[in-house]
Amino acid sequence: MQKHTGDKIGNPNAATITILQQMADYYGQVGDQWRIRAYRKAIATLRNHHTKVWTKKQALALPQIGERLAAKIEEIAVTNRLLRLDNAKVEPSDQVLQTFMGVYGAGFAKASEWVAQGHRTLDEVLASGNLTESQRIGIEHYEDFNSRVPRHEVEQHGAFVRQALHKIDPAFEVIVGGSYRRGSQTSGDIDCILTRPNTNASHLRTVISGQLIPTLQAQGFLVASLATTSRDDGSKWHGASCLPTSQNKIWRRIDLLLVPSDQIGAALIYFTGNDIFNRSLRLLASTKGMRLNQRGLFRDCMREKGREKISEGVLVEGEDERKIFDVLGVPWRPPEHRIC
Ligand code: DCP
Ligand code: MG
Ligand code: MN
Repeated sequence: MQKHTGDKIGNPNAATITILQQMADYYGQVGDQWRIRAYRKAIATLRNHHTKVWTKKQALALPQIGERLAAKIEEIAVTNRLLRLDNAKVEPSDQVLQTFMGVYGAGFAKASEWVAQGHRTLDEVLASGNLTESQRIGIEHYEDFNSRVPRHEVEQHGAFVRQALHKIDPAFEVIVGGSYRRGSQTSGDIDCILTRPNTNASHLRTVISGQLIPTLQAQGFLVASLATTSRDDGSKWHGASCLPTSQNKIWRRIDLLLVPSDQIGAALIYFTGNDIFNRSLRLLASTKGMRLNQRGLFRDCMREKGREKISEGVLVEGEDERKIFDVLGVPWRPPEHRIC
């Protein structure tokens, strides 16, 4: 019997797991969430299994492993490699797909559509005209939007927004959230949380869209508007910003997140992330019969049978970030430690 190099003592399926993990990483790059989950489940099963799995039949007998993955496990066990992975590494259409998925506003579905239409370069996609205005800006500023923002530059963008907003109303607060608040040295974008004591969503919206955004546009700081969502309980403005005094004129992705003061604790948790940490907190809340979202922590949520509608329930806490941790029974975690 062939001895697999790289087998860890005690785990007879280590070589199989390594290759399945590479495949999962590959699906991660192309954004195929469904397959990533399937691979992760299979990997978890194999980690807990104490004998080597050689055949499709053996694999199928285990929990969380379906037909196709079982066949792949047999292929890996027998040949010590996976043909699909070898192909994935060289297949040019996959590289094109990855490039297309880097376009702001284009997900897996849109990128696949462009590939299916025969496009091989971003210029071809631009010329085809089959794209939204946001996606067009995403292509024209592809390099900028796909480069990381150094921490000091995130601070400069945050300070620019803060200064303009304080001129309009000094009672406003600007908190930079996202990966910056978690202490990252570089960020993918700039997440600005805008709030003001004793202020509801409608007043926030009036000030931000009526005064702040036009001011920042006139100053040459906000250079593109990409998406807006407007709700009674808060709104988001997604766009691009550029420091007017900078030499390089790099466009950065910026999000302005409007948060009423009575929701600021829950919003801080949500917009600080990371996304996995958020998911685990929400899950924890639900195991305690509560519901956590970016507006607050709620109890007695009603779930109507057979219907989607869930009533929000009774607000337990929305304003105080620490109190939400307390009620959930989670020891306080500073933002830098909210990485899962
Ligand atoms: N968020 C979430 N679930 C998502 C997307 C976002 O919980 N699917 C929350 C957690 C994120 C925050 O919103 O930390 C900001 O989203 P970003 O996409 O800006 O992510 P980060 O700021 O964490 O990382 P990056 O440096 O890539 O911007
Ligand atoms: Mg961010
Ligand atoms: Mn963001």
